[in-house]
Amino acid sequence: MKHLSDPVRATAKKIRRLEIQGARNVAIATIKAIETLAAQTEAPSKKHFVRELAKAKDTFFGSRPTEPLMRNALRLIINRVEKSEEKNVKKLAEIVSLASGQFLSDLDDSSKKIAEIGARRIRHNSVVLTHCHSSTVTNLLKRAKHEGKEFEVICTETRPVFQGQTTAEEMLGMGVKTSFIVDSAARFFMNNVDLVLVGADAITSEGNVINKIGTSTIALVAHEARTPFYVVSELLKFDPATVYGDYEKIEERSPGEIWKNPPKNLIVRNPAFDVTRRDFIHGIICEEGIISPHSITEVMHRKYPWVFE
Ligand code: RUB
Repeated sequence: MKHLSDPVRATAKKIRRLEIQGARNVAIATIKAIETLAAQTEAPSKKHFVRELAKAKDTFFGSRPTEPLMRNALRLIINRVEKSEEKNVKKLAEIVSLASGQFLSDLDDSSKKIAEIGARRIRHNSVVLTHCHSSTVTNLLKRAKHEGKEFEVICTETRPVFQGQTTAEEMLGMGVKTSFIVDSAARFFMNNVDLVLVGADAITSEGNVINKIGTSTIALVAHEARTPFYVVSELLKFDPATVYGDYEKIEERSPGEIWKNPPKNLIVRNPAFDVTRRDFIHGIICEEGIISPHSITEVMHRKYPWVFE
């Protein structure tokens, strides 16, 4: 039995250590791990199988608490099993595989649509600033580059774990002129920036966006400089629990990421994300187009009613 949970434990460990990072990559990795778990299951009955899936779900939810895309995906897949009339575990595992495949393919379609729509906002010879590493943002920029647009990207280093390095390497690999700055230099360069593009980990019912720590400062700076600030995100990063009054939990990570051996009695705080208020967001570039953050709940009801179930 021990080996059965290995894909789950191994994936959760990589997520906790940020070896797998970014909301989309985290969701994809957990879906694949659940699929492997289902394919390898030796559960003797539906009841045991559902319990196994629930345990895996809890492990993943605990691995990064601020990831509604992962939560929405796993809930959908596991619900399909729970609601099924099927009792045969092998057949139930096939349901997991089918639901996972469908979710991953829909996610891929969304990403392509977002890139297509967002690339139109990249003007020839423009300067784009981005923060952290968002695969949704880099896909959009890749698309713009493939369309033959020339532009420059400024990447913030993104303390404390430097995900900006991943973005910078990707941009250079695409042949894009790339600059790398410390997070606190955002204001220094903002007057030369045409467009800020950031990803999202979570979107609340009020249209506020949770993304890598420092995002809200960049939004304030962009606002002050009158530079358009866009969030590039799949709609399924919406957290339905926020409709019913819950706050999105902000993960606080180990102080060691900031200062390995700090002086005794020093309090080192390390929140992974912050909240950018909708008032500072020009639009959310999503699979439904460029929408106002104010309309998020209505758009979700229309496009993904199942998240509210
Ligand atoms: C990553 C981050 C990304 C979002 C969106 O933080 O804040 O902007 O997750 O990424 P971390 P994507 O490195 O702590 O995971 O667009 O790839 O879903």
